[in-house]
Amino acid sequence: MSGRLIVFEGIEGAGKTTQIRHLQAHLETLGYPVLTTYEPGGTALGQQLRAMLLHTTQPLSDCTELLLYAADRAAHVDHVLRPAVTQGQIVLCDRYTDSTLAYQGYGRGLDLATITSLNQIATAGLVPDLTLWLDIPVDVGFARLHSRGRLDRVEAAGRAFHERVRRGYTALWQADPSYRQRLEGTLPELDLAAAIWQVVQPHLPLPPADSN
Ligand code: T5A
Repeated sequence: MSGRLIVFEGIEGAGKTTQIRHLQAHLETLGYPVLTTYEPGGTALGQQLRAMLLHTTQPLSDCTELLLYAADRAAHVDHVLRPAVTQGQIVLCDRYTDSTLAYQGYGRGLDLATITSLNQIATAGLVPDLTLWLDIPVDVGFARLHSRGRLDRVEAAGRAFHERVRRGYTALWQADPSYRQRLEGTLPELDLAAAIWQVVQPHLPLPPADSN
């Protein structure tokens, strides 16, 4: 069975982690081999990069931030994503290349063509089979995060930044909807899980023969 790379994207608090858990459980019930992972931090090296990116108290320029995300992705692709897809796993990845375009490109204002080139270097051509963009208003995301009571460095960047990021996701989806799917992230959790399943199902290989 050939694997799949399914990516979840969206602003902070969009519900990616929650929906990845629902989809993982459903896929495993059907007998699919599933790997869940995330960026930044999906490798041992990536964990160190994640700590720097999200929690450093040192000055971090936009360019340094961009390159650290790219380094995290290169390691993730080499050691986790490509091997898992090659082995036939359904990989559910929390954030990937569109995050860098949305956050560092539209959010920070770095050059989109440069980021696209860097994404190509970091991924060596591993593109998602499907990218699910869970779209929520920034106010909703902030309310969810505040009720959770924790803001990291990027979350603390402010409302205007996150509005630009959301506009970035909109622009990316409008520019190439062939593998990107927008989902209404404000739906109740289980309704959204059902909507995601409707989108994902046609992209899956046949379930393993010995599954129920
Ligand atoms: N970043 C990352 C970049 O800037 N560039 C890059 O290239 C990459 C890869 C990662 C940060 O790094 C940045 C983006 C991020 O700022 P992170 O800690 O991994 O940081 O943060 P997120 O990926 O944003 O994870 P979050 O946990 O903040 O958001 P999720 O996973 O989208 O949301 P989730 O599922 O944890 O839910 C948040 C809350 O909402 C509730 C949940 O119970 C939870 O309390 N919720 C719902 N409530 C109502 N209705 C629903 N449908 C709900 N779904 C979830």
